[in-house]
Amino acid sequence: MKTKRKNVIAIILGGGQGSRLFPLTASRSKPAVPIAGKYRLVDIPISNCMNSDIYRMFVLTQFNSASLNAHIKNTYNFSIFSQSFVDILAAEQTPDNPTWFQGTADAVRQCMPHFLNHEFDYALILSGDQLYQMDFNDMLDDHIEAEADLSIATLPVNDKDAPEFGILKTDSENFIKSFIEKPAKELLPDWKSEVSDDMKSQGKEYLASMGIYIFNRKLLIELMSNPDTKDFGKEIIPQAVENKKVLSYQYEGYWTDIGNIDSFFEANIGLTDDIPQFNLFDNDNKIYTRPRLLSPSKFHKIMVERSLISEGCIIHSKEITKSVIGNRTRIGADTVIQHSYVMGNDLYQHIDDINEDIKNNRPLIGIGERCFIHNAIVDKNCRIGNDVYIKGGKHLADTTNELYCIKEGIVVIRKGAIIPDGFTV
Ligand code: ADQ
Ligand code: ADP
Repeated sequence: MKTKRKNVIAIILGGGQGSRLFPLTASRSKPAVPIAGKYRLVDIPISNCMNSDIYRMFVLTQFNSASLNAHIKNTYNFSIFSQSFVDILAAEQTPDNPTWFQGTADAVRQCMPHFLNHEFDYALILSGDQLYQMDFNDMLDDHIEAEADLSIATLPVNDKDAPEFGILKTDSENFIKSFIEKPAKELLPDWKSEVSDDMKSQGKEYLASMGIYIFNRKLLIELMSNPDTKDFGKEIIPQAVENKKVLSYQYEGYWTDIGNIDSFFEANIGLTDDIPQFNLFDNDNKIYTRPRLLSPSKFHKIMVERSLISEGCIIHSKEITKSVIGNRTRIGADTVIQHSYVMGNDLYQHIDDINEDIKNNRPLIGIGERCFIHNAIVDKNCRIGNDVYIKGGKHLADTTNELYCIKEGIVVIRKGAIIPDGFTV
């Protein structure tokens, strides 16, 4: 049994404007984006905290959506006898309002009064758009033992990925001596580190910040008192490295950023691998989410290969291969779904609504008959008619319209889109 972490608060950075995940963030905040069929993005950092016995969490978001509130309220309602909570702290509603969060550090600064209402010795700052399972206790233990002021979780990366991250160098005791945010490719040769033979053989010779930080309370207050610093990666961390004890906590497990459509899609499809790198089937590291109390999924004659099918689905289709199918998905006969993420629906249609839709020639909620869907994300509550052909791939140029967007060959059918019979992408 691990000791309870009563002296830690977690601050989850729920996202800026969410433009990299557009159109999934067109009408919801980033933490509420559905992942893996039945979860929301915010469930990942919250579950990591709970699995590490950290039960006091704040989620910072630029805008507060009904679905985020409903999800948090209905999922993480702890016993009144505990000190546990998940609080959503949202910035003001409009981008031109001066109090709109200007960056990650600015978001934390604006919420400091809320944090300081609570007793804590350490603030654990997390990104809201990463997929990983980490026990933060190990990082906290190292932080405390090394008497660090600030610790940063780090991970070896290759030269292709290095320009996407904060890159750092350490001394022999793992204290960080220099840090550069997203270095240009030409600068990389100066930033190589000593890494394990295993990492070296994979070409991962640069130590990247995972954007996971532990601050001592005193240092957080000190650094947040300067209103000119807006961002952790660009300002706070490079400055702290110069005159504070900043420890690198090196991690070598699975971790991936899911901040854009491409990486979000790959992370979801990756869950269908024979042995996925992210393990949803783990007794000790559960991923928590809202229980919907849905019925088991019902399948008619169908071939399913390496796919995740969530609860409450009604599936007649011919084939589902390497796909993730979300709650309450309805798929018609003879449809083929390959390498796709179908998010599912919020509600079932009543028989009267179905008859009304049929009378008006309107596709029903779900996916119709004889469709072919490949390399696509179908957002929630879409109505896809019969004989619809959607084949994503690198042959398609990026585009955005009212029904769908294409990003890096992935076709994203927008939430609630009505796709008529015979439509082709
Ligand atoms: P990035 O991920 O590029 O780099 P950033 O865009 O600042 O940094 O986002 C960090 C997290 O904060 C993300 O989860 C994002 O959604 C969220 N966020 C951004 N702006 C926000 C705002 N205004 N309010 C609330 N949340 C916000 C960072 C570090 C790098 C490090 C990578 C690792 O700066 O050094 O290598 O993370 O992914
Ligand atoms: P998401 O962010 O996942 O796309 P929403 O913001 O649309 O979701 O909200 C989802 C929640 O709203 C669901 O829990 C569902 O119960 C409820 N909901 C969505 N559509 C309807 C509707 N037409 N009538 C009643 N409740 C709805």
